[in-house]
Amino acid sequence: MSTPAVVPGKFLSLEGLEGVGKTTNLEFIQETLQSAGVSVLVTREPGGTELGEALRSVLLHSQHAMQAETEMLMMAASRVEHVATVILPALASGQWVLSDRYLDASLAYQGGGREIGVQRVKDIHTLAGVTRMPDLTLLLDMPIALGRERIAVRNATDRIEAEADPFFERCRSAYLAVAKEDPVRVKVIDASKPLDIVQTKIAQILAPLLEETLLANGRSLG
Ligand code: Z5A
Repeated sequence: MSTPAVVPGKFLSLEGLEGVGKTTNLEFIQETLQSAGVSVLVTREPGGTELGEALRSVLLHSQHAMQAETEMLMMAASRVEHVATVILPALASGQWVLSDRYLDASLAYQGGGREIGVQRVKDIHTLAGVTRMPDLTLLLDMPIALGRERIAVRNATDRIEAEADPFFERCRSAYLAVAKEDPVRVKVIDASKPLDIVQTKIAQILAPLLEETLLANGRSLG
């Protein structure tokens, strides 16, 4: 008797500026998937591997000055490791992958915020062999001032969080431009709304993808 073919998992990413609710909603998505019987690997960028976490600590907490291109290449280096050793193997084994940020973050922060240019950042990733894009990206979007308000209680500020508003305005514009260019993959969610409304929207967006996978595995959402 032949063993049934493994249905590859889906790759989801969560994006947005600081304080939009990525961490909060990551937990909600993980619970939604798990209660539907989907095995999900939750990960993050920069990071997700031992080397990636070491790069994260330099990227976010180093006291050394850094060229914009150095920052971009280190983000990409972390991603190369993450894709090759964590994301692709998990997807191939049938697991879903839920990543707190991915390549779109480099397009927004380094391409837009640091003004390297979105196309140059894409080109570097192509050169490095990072071609797998998420099946679905949820972009939590809201005005920068509201994000700052929501995280005002925290006192630690990392190297990138310490940037001024015009930097984050450029990041936000680049995120929205990416979403406009790829509306099938990138769904923009108004993150300024109360959490229950945000999560109802997320659940609606996830439902067809979940149904598709469960059907492929001979099950249904019920
Ligand atoms: N970066 C980059 O430059 N290039 C890259 O390629 C990558 C990353 C991959 C990583 O930070 C930094 O690296 C980031 C981009 C850069 N720098 N910045 N800025 P991170 O992703 O680890 O952390 P962050 O973006 O700064 O996330 P955060 O500040 O932790 O925010 P969050 O996770 O989106 O928010 P939260 O903690 O879920 O929510 C914040 C608060 O709001 C919390 O109290 C919640 O209870 C509350 N909340 C959440 N949703 C709601 C709603 N709907 N209503 C009311 N209150 C809410």
